[in-house]
Amino acid sequence: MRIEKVVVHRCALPLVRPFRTSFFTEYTKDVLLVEVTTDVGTGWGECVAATDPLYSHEFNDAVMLVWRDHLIPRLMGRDVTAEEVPAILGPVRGHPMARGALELAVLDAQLRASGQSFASYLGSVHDRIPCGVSTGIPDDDSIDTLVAEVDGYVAEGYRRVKLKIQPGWDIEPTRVIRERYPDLPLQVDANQAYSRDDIDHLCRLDEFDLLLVEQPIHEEDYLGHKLLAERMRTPVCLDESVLSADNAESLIDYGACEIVNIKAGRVGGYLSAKAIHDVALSRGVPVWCGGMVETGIGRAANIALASLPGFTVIGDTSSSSRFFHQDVTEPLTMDADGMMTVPTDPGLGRTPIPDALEELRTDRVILTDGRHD
Ligand code: SMG
Ligand code: MG
Repeated sequence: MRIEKVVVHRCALPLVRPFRTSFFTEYTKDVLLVEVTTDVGTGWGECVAATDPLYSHEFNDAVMLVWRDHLIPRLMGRDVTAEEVPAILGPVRGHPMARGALELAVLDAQLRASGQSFASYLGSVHDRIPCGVSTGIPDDDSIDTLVAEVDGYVAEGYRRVKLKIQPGWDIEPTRVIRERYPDLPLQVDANQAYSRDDIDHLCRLDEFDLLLVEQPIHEEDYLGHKLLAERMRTPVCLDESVLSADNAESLIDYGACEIVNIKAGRVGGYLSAKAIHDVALSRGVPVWCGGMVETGIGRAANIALASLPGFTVIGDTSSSSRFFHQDVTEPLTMDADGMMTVPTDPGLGRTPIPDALEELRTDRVILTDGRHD
């Protein structure tokens, strides 16, 4: 297929409640949706970078530049298959979120043209997947607020709850939720807020029978995670540290990682995500699908990924309504039994609703000729 035009739709989606993690509080989702026109039709991708470089070094304004000056010129006017995109973009170092979004849009175009769903293309083995939800640190630092939020998610049917933790907000909130819900599948995510010096403290979480502790220590501290994994009964899961299939294999074999959170955006796209899944499966290491507060475009792709056989741990695969009053696509919705149906229409099975896109859009840039309108 020949790549003819790339249009970026920057959108702002107000969140239903602020989403606070150990590194940031997000009030509005600022997202770059990318629309690629080819000679066989259009495809959509979503970039999981944010306004500021806080979860990772990537951020939206930098993504726009690297797309415009380095990545899109390599694709423009070329006859490509989606599978060739990683190698074509490969010489550009870093910028996995920027690369992954373009790959997704090209994949969507290719699959829509051939009539195949994204899930079937990736190797899906489930029609429906169980849903988990990520709970932020309450804006008012109140355990009552946390309890009310978790009560709401449990009542909606979520099958697993994740709590965000940081120093000063860890043992007590986890204890309260565990005592209230003794059988709830529960896990915690620190987004790198601790260090090797906190290993004794982190081991106190062992008493709560958690599914896993996610990225407790800095992303480059592999030894710290290995030392923690040797001491802690709760499995250590890595998120930010995992960047590619080779690096996932190294982290697993080194002993720094017992469970892998796979986020396609963080690892350069869904083809890389699938390769990480395959490596983990070959090692008997469970994986789960992470989330980056995606709109329906990225979320539809995540749900498809989460239906692969190695995804044996419940992911951050909540309904559109967890974060948004209004999504840009038809919403992805969890059923009352805590399951979500994997989209089966060709490609991602979701495209932006024109009126919603119009309403939520803050900028539209034709990146192949630099025009804003
Ligand atoms: O999409 O459900 C979601 C969010 C899940 O907690 C979530 N993601 O580190 O795993 C993580 C965080 C990163 C969010 S940064 C916007
Ligand atoms: Mg995480």
